[in-house]
Amino acid sequence: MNRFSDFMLPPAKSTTAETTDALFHFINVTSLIFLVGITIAIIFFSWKYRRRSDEDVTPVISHNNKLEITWSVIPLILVMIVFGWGFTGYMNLITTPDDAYEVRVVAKSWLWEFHYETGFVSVNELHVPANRPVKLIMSSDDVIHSFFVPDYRVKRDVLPNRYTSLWFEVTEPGESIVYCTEYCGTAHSNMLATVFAHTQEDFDTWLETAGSADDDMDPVELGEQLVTRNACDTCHSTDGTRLQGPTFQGLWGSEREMQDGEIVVVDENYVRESILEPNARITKGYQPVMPSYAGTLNDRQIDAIIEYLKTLQ
Ligand code: HEC
Ligand SMILES: [Cu+2]
Repeated sequence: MNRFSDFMLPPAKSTTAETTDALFHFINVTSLIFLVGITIAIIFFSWKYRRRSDEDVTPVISHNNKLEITWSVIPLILVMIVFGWGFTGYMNLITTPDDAYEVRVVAKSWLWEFHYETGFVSVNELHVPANRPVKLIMSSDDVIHSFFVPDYRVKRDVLPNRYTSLWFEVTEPGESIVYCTEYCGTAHSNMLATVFAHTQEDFDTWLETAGSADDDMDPVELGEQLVTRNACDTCHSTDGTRLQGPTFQGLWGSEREMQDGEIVVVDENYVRESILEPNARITKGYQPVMPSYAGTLNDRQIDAIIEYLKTLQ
C-alpha cells in the first residue's frame, strides 16, 4: 500500500493528510474493482448470449426483485461510506484547533505575502512551527487566487474583500511547495511559495531575528536581496530582458514615457511612488499589474532598493 500510495500522491506531511489519502484510495480502488468486474461481465455476456441461429428469440423478463435490490443496496452502502468518511474529513479540515498559530496571508497578482505577529512580512516564503496547528487567515488584493499545498492536502480559495481561512499541522520539519491553483492571469504559473516548517524552537529564533538581520547589511546588498525576496524579479529582469514589467537595467536616471504622454525621469521619488502606488502612473506599453508594496516595504527597504537600482547601469 505504501508504494502504491507514493506512486499516486506526493508525500503526506500533515496530520489530516492520512484520512484524505485513505478515502482517495478507497474511492479509487472500489471504482477500479467495479470497472474491471463490469467490463468482464459485459464481454462474457456478449459472448455467452450471442445470436447463434435465426430461431434465437430474446425472452421477455419484466423485472427481478432480488437482483434490483442487490444492485441498489450495495452502491447505497458504498456511497454512504464515502459520505460519512468525507464528511468527517471535511469537518476536521474546517474546524481549526484552538491553540493554532495564526499567520495572515495576502495574495496579490502574482505573489504571496505572509504577515506574522511581530509585524514582519515575508514574500513567497511561509515559516511555520511543526507539530502545532497553524491557521492561515487569507484574503486577496485583486482577483481570486487559491492556496494549495499538495503535501498537506489542503486547498482553499483566496478572495478579494473577504477572509477565508485554512489550517494544517505539519508532522515534521521540512519544506513544501505552495501553488496558486486558481487561474489568475499571465504569471499565474509563477505564483509559487515555499513553506518552511521548523521545530518550535527554530521557529521562535527565526521570528525573533527575521527582519532585524537586515539592519547591519550594506544597502546595495540589502536592495538586491529585497528584489528577490519580494518577487520583484518575477516581473523585472536585471539583464535587459522584458518580462511583465520593464527591466531594471539602465532604468535609474533614464527618461520614461507614461501612458498619458508625460515624460518622467527615474529618480528617488518616482521609484518610491512606483513601489507604493504602482498605478499612480503607468509606464507606456505595459499593463497596470504591479501590486502595491505599501505596508510591506518600509522606508529603509525602499532606500536600499533605490541604491541597488543605481548600480544596474
Ligand atoms: C506582478 C509583476 C510585478 C511585480 C511583482 C513588481 N513589478 Fe514593478 N512594475 C510592473 C509593471 C507591469 C510595471 C510597468 C507598469 C506600471 O508603471 O505600473 C512596473 C513598473 C515599475 C517601476 C517603474 C518602471 C518604469 O519603467 O517606469 C519600478 C521602479 C518598479 N516597477 C519597481 C518594482 C519593485 C522594486 C518591485 C518589488 C518590490 C516590483 N516593481 C514588483 C510589474 C511588477
Ligand atoms: Cu494566483
